[in-house]
Amino acid sequence: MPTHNHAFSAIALAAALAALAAPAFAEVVKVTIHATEVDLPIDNKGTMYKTWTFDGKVPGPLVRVTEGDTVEFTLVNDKENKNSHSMDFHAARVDVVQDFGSIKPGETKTFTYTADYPGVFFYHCGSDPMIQHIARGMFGAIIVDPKDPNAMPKADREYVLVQSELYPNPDAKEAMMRNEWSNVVFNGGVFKYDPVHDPAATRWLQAKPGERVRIYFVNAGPNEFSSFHPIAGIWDRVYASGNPKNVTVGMQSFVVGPGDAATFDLISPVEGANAIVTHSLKGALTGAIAVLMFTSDADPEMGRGEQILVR
Ligand SMILES: [Cu+2]
Repeated sequence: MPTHNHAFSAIALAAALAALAAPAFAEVVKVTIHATEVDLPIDNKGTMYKTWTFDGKVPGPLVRVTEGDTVEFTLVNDKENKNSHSMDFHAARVDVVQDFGSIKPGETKTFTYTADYPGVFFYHCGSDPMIQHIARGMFGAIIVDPKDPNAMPKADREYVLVQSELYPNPDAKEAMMRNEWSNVVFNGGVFKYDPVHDPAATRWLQAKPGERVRIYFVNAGPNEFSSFHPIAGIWDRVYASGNPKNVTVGMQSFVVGPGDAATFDLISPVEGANAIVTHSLKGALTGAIAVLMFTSDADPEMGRGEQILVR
């Protein structure tokens, strides 16, 4: 038995040493996303809009990796499309021409990068005219979780909100250049999570009082800044770019510019609702309000798994 114990200790020691060499745990994460040009609803009534998308959704799929991972990314520009498209990950350090450059319909491109900085980052199509490719829906979020699981307090629930502007005519890029948007929205829909301002809304965010709710917030723009604020709440912590080292506490609002992102923690001591908005009020009152209900019987599936980015 003592011999067996020694053998076990040796294995435990080897494991401990391996844990110190963090890159041993880094993974290669393969991500494939299709650029698609499809019609999608932009409000709770189902009004359709000629969007350009990643994987047929606005925002595109949530990509999630861990700090130090290698992302092997493939963009497929579906052959049915009419336009060139591209991918620009704000979590990457690569060559702008080689890797972020456009590909034509029917073409595929792969590039690789290591996710060196933890946080939440914007991704978007950068093809010309970029303002139109973003305004029509080619954007999303990538979360790079910190390698150290204790770098931030553990979140009880997580949500992703991506702010963007809607322009009435998807073809009128001059109107986009003049910043003539009609609505500011979260996750591609007017009052998508706000049954107070839109009785047709069927979704809202949920949590229990006392839970730490973490919101990964991306501002896709293309033009408007966001003054991100929880009405009837206070951000317990805000992390600029989502990096655990960039922590500020007790914030009423925090400005996130177009193409930027941040992570926000919220804890409610009471039952009731907060309204998460851009406090730039023309944006809020045209669609950028998300209701977060705090109740003791909150749906246990909300803010977890597939319900982090609520479709
Ligand atoms: Cu595009």
